[in-house]
Amino acid sequence: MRMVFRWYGEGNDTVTLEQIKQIPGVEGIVWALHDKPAGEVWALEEIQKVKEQIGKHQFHIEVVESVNIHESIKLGSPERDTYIENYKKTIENLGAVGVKVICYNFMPVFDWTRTDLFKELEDGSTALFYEKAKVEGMDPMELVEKISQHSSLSLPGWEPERLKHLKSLFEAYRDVTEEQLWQNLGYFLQEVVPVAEKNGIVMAIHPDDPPWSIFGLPRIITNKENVKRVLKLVDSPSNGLTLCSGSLGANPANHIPEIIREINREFPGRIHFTHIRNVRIYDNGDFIETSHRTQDGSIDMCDVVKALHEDGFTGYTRPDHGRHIWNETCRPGYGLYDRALGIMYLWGVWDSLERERRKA
Ligand code: DNO
Ligand code: MN
Repeated sequence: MRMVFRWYGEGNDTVTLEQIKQIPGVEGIVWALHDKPAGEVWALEEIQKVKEQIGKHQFHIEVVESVNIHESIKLGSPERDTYIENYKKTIENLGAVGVKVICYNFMPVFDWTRTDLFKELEDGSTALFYEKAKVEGMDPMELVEKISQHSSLSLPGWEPERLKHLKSLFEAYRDVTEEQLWQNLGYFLQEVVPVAEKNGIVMAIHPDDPPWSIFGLPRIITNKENVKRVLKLVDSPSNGLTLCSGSLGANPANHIPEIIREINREFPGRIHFTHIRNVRIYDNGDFIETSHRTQDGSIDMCDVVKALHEDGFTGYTRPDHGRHIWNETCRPGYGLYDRALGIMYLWGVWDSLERERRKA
């Protein structure tokens, strides 16, 4: 397991590389050109600049999250070929500086969606919260307004440019069924996976968050069967998975350790990257992000790590969202303290499993 940490870039993150350096066992930074609108080519010079910045702190830049997919690719509209060509160019440029994994998602319009970014937990900390009934009864425009009031920082997948076009986007998706979305994903992967292979890169799709349809938009990366279906679309190690325990795990029907074991059995070597975090699920379908500890949420985090360890997981791992603790002011879900605590929990479980393995 190779530990990495997501960082939003100089001037765009409250956390510094110096701070990340002091978290035990972190070897690389998960990065992106966050200002780039989806669909534009990431120029080599821009990429190199980030590499230099990060390299000064002896971190690698092998994992990128995310190179966002232009909506035309998800919609299957005629302009998609232009944007797929741009994507290929970006893959080549990333390969040229030593990037190994591209994490991406295939959710129409929105990336992760929550109703409250700072919901208070019993201990006074705050965390990202999803109230199911509220989303079901909410006009998407209302949600957009809420998000922009709450956060002065931009959220991934919520670039102001795209938000402006929200209405027409919704209209465009009206006729896109889940099956069509599958076809469009297949079309995209058939085009980009060979280019990734040639450039020493693996694509790692991130599950939908939450893993069900919202606002009537189709969502397909939602459960074990569908994850397997993605891996079958193109049979190549470069068509792989980001296993995010918290995203898939928001649906109690998704048993994360079982999913890991089954994927490893049926599709060995296809989990390239893991996001490990815990969520507490309520009976009414609401969920809140908790500390990483097994006892604090609904996911058996020890067994998640064990399932990875059993298979000798050598891919990349990062803690995903954390709570906001000790009065930290930060990007929602992406503070320093709770993610660092999460890392120490993951190492604790991993190291003790390692010790047992060596004894055996
Ligand atoms: C939530 C986060 C996501 C992720 C993107 C990847 O679990 O990890 O926002 O970064 O969906 O494209
Ligand atoms: Mn995730």
